[in-house]
Amino acid sequence: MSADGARAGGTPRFISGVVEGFYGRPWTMEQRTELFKREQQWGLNTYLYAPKDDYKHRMYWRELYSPEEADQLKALISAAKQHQVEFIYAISPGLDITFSNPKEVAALKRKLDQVKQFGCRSFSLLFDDIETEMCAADKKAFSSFADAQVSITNQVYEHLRSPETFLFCPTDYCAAFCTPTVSQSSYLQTVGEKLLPGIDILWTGPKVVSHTISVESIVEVTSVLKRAPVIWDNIHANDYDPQRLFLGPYKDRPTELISKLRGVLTNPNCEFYPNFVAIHTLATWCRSADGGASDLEIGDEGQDRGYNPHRALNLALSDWLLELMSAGGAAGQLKKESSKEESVQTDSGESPYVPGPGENPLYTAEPLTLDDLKLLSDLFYLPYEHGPTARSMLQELDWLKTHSQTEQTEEWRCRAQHFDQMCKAVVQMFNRLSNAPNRRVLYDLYDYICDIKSGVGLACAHVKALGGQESLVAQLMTDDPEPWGFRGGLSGEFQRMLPGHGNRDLFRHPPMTAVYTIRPYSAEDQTAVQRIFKGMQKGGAGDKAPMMMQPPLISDGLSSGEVPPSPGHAFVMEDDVGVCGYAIALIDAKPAAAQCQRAPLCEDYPSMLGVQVLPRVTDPSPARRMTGLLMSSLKSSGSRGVFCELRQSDRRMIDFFSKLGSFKHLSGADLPQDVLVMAASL
Ligand code: GDL
Repeated sequence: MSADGARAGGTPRFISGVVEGFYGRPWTMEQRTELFKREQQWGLNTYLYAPKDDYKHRMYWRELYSPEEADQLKALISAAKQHQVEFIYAISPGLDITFSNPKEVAALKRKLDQVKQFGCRSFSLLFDDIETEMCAADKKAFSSFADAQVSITNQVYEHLRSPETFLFCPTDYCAAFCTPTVSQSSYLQTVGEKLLPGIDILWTGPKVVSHTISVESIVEVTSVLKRAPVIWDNIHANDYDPQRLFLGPYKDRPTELISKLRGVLTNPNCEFYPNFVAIHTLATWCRSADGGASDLEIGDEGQDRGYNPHRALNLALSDWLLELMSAGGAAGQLKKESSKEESVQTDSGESPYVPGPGENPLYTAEPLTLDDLKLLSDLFYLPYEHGPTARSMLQELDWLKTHSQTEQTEEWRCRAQHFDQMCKAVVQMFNRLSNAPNRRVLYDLYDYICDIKSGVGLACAHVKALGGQESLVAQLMTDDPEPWGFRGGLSGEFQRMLPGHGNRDLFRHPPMTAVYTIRPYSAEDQTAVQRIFKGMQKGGAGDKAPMMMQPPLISDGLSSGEVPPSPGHAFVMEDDVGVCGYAIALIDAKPAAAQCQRAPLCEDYPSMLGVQVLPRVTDPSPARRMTGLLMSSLKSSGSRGVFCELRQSDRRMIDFFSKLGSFKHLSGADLPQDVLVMAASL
């Protein structure tokens, strides 16, 4: 495979590798070169240069590189070639570019021409994370933001004269950003129709950090984009939370995707060295096309041969252990220096220190084990999931807290002891890791392992306190604690002041693995909507008493199918069983209100909506998204506000609307008893 062989033999090869696309300190040239070596070794073929906080990539995108910078980039591009990795240079001009100004287009071309002179043959224009409002000059020149981006991208692409690869990152780069839906997004439609066919498009999946990426979701976006996307995968990205690091396997992306995608690039942790697992497991995944045998799994007789994240993780960790136990790179340099000192010492004739009888023995580090690394990975697993050991530690702590009484049972003492052992294992892992010869890797991990060691230490002390061994905790719970008693700083304090500690924890609120599709309502959905409505009337919300049809609501006619929803203002939600929820609206609720002999609400809320979701959908986020879509469709049709009526007995939906944040209670003398009205401005 050649580095220039992006389209070898006419069939485009599957783009696979790494995008350095995170916020924060960019990797060093040495680390990038190391990355190319690994990519080649593991069979990955691409590196996308896109460090958000590199001055000349984004903020000062117009500035040309200085001779010193040029030398560095040239060396990097040639190192990539040497390791048969395709180097793609990305630029992010979206912070301040005026699309309609020819001087701006010229500046962009000049910058990319310079990089082309360094030997780079593949390029990328990124428009992620930017303001979507165009300036006055651009509004005059282009009919939409998508048109502006497509115009400049096509010009640059043609100017570069058939670059080997050219990637475009849209501003709406995931389903969650599309309005109203992926297939109905006019932004994506324009991009799909007008972007030249040689240009590939980056996509992060359903969300910025996608929990899962389904084949169906890719089929949907492919049909709008008119080409298979390249996934920019943020599964291992940690630039949004300084306390998190991701050492779990590449996961929840079926390998059936491989034949449906143009490629996958992972945008991993900011810290270079801990990305061993992220990149190694992605490489294993890439080799396991469509459930077939992966190179690494040959010889795994008796096991299923497709990609298995658990197995992929073990393979990665076994290789990582070798790296951690080797004193290569920076650690090697340190060794050289110390060996110089040693030789000076040897010259001075001193022999190495040997402790005498009764003296302290020399410190010898216990070697790091594969189990230590498995534990480490479990503690820093994936964005939506803790690893099995971390989960069981949380479960045990939860049980010990709920079952602690003044008199401890035998079971409690036994489980407390087991919890203590698990905590000790974390401390031992910390000790062995901090003695590992490869200091470069250790230093990247250090803050995280210190943090988890203290966190686990506090939990362990708390269990001891519950068990009556208070003396041990006294030092931790004093009135005048050391600064580490105020863990998390100001940000931690803000979080703790918000309801439910401000954030959902993964232990009590694991995200749903179910995939929901939200799509526009069609006439054929009427029966399903009716069924959900009737089911909920019968007490399907899980309430003990069936919900009464009284008092009648204006939206009853809408949900029961007697009044059709306003065209374009109705959505349904499906899971793998079928339609499981709906959000439907009337843009003008007056006639329906009149039919129910109800006085119209105040002028500020002309529209009305009805939302219902089956109880099997325990995750509130898809219903929130569906309601959001409905509200934005009403807004784009010119409505100023929307209301909904709820029966006092419908606790579930009252709770749902209250938590949306945008709806407030309205009071009105004309309302029948037991009806609650909530309304939102649009
Ligand atoms: C993003 C940014 C990316 C960042 C990531 C995780 C894309 C296309 N852009 O939205 O630079 O690292 O989130 O925080 O993903």
